[in-house]
Amino acid sequence: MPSVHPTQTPTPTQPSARPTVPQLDAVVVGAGFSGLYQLYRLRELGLSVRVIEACDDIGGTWHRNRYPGARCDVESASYSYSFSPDLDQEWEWSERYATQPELLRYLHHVADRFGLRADITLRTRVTRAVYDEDDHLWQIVTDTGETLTTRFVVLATGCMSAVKEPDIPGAAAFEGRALHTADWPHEGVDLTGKRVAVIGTGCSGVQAIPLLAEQAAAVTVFQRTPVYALPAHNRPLSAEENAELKARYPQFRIAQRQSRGGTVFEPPTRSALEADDAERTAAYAAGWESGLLSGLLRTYNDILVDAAANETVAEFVRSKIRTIVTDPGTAETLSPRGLPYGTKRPCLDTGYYATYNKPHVSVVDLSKTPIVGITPSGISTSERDHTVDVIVFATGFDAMTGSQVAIDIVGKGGTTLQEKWAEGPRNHLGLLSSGFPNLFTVIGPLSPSVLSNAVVAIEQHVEWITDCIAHLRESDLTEIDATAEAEEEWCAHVAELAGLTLYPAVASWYTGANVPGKPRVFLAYTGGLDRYRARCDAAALDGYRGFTLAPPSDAR
Ligand code: NA7
Repeated sequence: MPSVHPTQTPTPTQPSARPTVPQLDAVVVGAGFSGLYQLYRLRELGLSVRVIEACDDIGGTWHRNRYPGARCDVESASYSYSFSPDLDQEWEWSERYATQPELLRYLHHVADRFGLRADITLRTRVTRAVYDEDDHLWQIVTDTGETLTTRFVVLATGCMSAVKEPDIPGAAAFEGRALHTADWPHEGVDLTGKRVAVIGTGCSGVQAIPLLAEQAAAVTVFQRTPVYALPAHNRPLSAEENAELKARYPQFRIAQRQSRGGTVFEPPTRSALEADDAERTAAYAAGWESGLLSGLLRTYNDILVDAAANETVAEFVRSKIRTIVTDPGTAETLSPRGLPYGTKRPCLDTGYYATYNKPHVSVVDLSKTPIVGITPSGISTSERDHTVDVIVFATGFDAMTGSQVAIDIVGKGGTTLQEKWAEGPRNHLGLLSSGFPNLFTVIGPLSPSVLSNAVVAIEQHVEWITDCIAHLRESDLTEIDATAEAEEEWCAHVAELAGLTLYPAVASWYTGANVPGKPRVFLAYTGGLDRYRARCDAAALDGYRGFTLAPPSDAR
């Protein structure tokens, strides 16, 4: 089992009652895109760092989500690290949208190329973290029985890693095979001749259903809410395209960092309501054909803020569904109604709607005939029993906060993060939650996170955190905490900006509504990565405004 490198990181021992010198400078939780880059940057500072990863290998999201059809819906060239020009030049993407195996190969290449594996401990879950207020240290406890002390903790646990368990009565009683898209068996699954049920039509379901239908004898999709899905127009990248990409990478990476959402385009300036029908239809047709996730959102500036403007694009997508799906009843079932376009994450698909034209594929409209329960032989709705061999749960995640509150984190005064976040996450700039000093989060709640290209947001966070830690060390300071006032102001600002959009009124994982009992709070910063970056940089330049910085106890 790969473990900590003895020459770079001290071997952990059982801590004494009050360790004042930490065994490690930093513990990073998670070895996906965030954790790998955080490790790279903190090691560059000369810190002793250990990454702790629950899975049996690195890769995070791209290690776990192995369902058929899993691929990124941001173009490969954009959804990749920018920190190393050499890496950009040596890596060749084979497709416009990389598949899960290719993304995982990329992350393995990065780990090997930068010698990261030596400081990563696999198959180990951080279960508890307790802050020592006197010595400014975190004590980290793992499920392998280890206890470590560290000055800094970085939660690189991902926005979509806490799998939402099926909240359907009888799920445990099913005698066939139950699979979750986010925990797909590494060896693959042969569905030849099987009757397969799919529950969930988010991005995972939309990507998986066409490929499941290629194998299975019958596919029945249990749809609670229809989605808006755009054609990906995925294709192989030619040698010429790769060469051209490499030539423009230097400028492209700068533009990405300056962009609103981590992808480069000219933001629209006109309202959809200023355009006439013909102009709008032409703009939407171009957006539809672009093969870009944000293709339709790039057309007009009020799609996410004005219900009437939004309805014009929603109706455009419904018209497309009607042209692709031959049975009018099925087309209508697949058509979102009363759901503003983009307020649930749109999907990029390859043949999703056309799959329903196949005779062995059908959709059950759960808004009309809800699931009553899962039985040993299949799924019962209010209308009838569906006997199946396999149930694929594409039911999503406890997004944004689930992976953090799953750890028993105890901050100042014995307060736990679960207690503090009982009414929703609270932090300053999405980076530090007041009362939990030295505990940073990468693309966590109340940051641009899921509303931007994740890799660009990750790099911004990791670089800010690294600079912050470097500053503390240079200044002989051992603690940074968010002030309660700054946190209050940030949470109010995030809520106020979200309130200007159509997002908060919709029950989605953006608002926590997909998890029973989870507080309804809009979980991401809607102001854009560019403005967010500027706020973070300004705070740092202004002596870490909104944060308190403290020296060690013997200097106080
Ligand atoms: P999502 O987007 O959360 O989709 C989950 C789907 O599962 C969605 O259609 C849900 O319907 C459905 N669902 C969840 N629970 C149930 C129950 N109990 N019964 C019926 N249907 C249910 O998760 P994905 O994995 O597809 O995508 C997550 C993100 O990962 C994606 O947006 C990308 O950013 C990558 P609902 O809409 O709640 O009515």
